[in-house]
This record gives sequence, structure tokens and C-alpha cells, in this order.
Amino acid sequence: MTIAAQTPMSLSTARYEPLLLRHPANPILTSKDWPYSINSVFNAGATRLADGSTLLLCRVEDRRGLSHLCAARSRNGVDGWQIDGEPTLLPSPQEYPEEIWGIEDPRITFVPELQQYVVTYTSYSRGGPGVSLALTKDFRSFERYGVIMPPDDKDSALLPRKIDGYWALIHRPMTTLGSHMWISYSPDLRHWGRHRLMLEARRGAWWDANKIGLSPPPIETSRGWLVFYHGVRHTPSGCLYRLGLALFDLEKPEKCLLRGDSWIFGPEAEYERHGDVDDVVFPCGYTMDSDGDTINLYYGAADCSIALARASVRSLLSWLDANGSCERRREQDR
Ligand code: BMA
Repeated sequence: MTIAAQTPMSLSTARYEPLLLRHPANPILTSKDWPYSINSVFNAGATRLADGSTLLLCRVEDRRGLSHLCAARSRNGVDGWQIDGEPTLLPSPQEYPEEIWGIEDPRITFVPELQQYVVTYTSYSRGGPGVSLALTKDFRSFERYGVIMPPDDKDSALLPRKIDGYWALIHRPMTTLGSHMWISYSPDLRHWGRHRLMLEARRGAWWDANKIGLSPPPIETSRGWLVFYHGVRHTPSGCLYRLGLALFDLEKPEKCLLRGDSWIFGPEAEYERHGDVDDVVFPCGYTMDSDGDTINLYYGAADCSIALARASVRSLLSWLDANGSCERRREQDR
């Protein structure tokens, strides 16, 4: 038997179909663009505002190593950014002690029922990272709910509508069994329960072994919630952060319908391979174009800058149809 005959199609092809296309203007935002002194800007939440412009809520790290959030607005989502002249949301450790070492990695969900944006972010406490939540109408004033998931927990986003009468939050608690994605439910965005395991990190040599986490908020499609997640591969020379794709049931979002085996996007460009933390692509937000198919994925590159890649939801779903399966994964993983 030839080697090709023994090898599954998806593994035998030397070239992989690029599903995410990097924007030629990358990186689209760096510390040099900032109106005040910072070390780095990366991992931004994203949303379209009512006037059609794009807002990025960027994680900005100062030269103490602590992060805050700062808003940048652009008409076309690529250039001409208007950046707030001072931090938009600063840690407030007096009132919220869990923010003592900064706030990081925001995800934004517009919630039609509330007519507000819900921002979930990592609050870096003495006990480790936890999940905090704040509501805003304009990204100028915020109503803070404080910490909603205690440490160690991060990589969270709210679904834009209630499921069976309850708000649903995806997050990534760290346990001795590994770092997996969970979903929890709440009647009021403050009290959380009905915790369910949503997607497990694989084990062994897999690219997404041991540690995974939600990337941007899920994308609602007619076929299910389309989810980008990051997988962290520990190597002797550091970690590799790459992106995978999965699809979950619309009314029972803890149910995985399809999961791709291989990663679909990883550090390749110079600005992704080298920075404060090498070999990291870390998206926290996306916007959808008016065609209802093109998504603009905003990602932190090497913990130093913000970059943009575009994809078609239709192509992502076709790729999952050809390369995904939840049942097959479980068998292979044992
Ligand atoms: C993760 C998060 C991200 C960061 C990444 C790479 O654990 O803290 O904010 O981009 O590590 O350093």
C-alpha cells in the first residue's frame, strides 16, 4: 500500500486551503498609533456601532505590565482609527479588588433585548484570572457587575439572546482535569449555575491538547453557533496559539455538532511569530459585513499588535462539513 493510500485526505495534502485571509495592511494597530505612552496593544473585542462604524475595545498594556481597555473607532474597520485620548476602562481595584493586576482580553456581545453591549473581560486578581462583566450603551460609561466567575477562569463571552429563558455564558475554568470550555446559565447576568462542559481540550500530541478557550463570541448561523476557539500547544521553546473551528446546537449550545480536527489559522506572518510573546494569534472579536457572510476577525498578534483576517461563514461551514465530526474525535482521542 502506498503512503498516500494510508493517509487521510485532509492530512495528505501538502497545501491547506486558506480559510482566513490576512489583510495587506496588517498589523492594523500598534503601540505607535497610541495617543499616550503604552507598551503594547493587542487582543481587542470588536463590534459594529449603530452608524456602521467599527469599534475595537483594545487590551492595552502599560510599562508596568498591567493592562486596561481603550476604544478605537474606524469608519471602514481597517484604518483611520480614532483612539480615545486616555484609557476607556481602567482597572478599579479599590471597588473591585479582583482587578488589582489589570483587566484583559474583552469580548463584546450586543444584546438586542437589553439594547446594550455586554463586555466580559479577564480581571487579574491576586488569586489568578477571573471573569468580570460590564454593560455599556456607548463605550464611554460602563455599569460594572464585578467578577462573575472566580479564578482561575477566562476566555468568556455572552450569547446575544436567552436560551430557554436564561442568559448563557461561555468561559474557560482551569481544573486539574485540564482547561476546557464550559457554558453556564443565569436569570439575571449576576447569578450563574447549570454549568455544563461544552468542548474538551484533546490530549497527547494534538494541536489543541490540554488547553483550549473561546476566541471571539460565537457567530449565530442557521446551522448552529459557529465557534472559533484557540488551542495552546506547549513546546520546549514556548507555546503555540492556533485557531480551530466547531459548531454547536442553536437551542442547546453545549451540544457539539461538528469539530474540525486540524487548526485553521496559526502564526505565520512576522508580526505573529515575533513580539512580546512569540507565535500567538489571539482573536477576541469579529464584525459581520452587510452581505451576512463575510466576517472580519480582529486578533492580537504576538501580544504586540492588532491584525485583521477575513473569512466567509459559508466556507467555514463547508470546511466543517468536510473536516469535522464530534463523534470521530472522541474515538480517536481515547
Ligand atoms: C493567554 C492570554 C492572552 C495572551 C496569550 C499569549 O493566556 O493571557 O491574553 O495573548 O496567553 O500570551
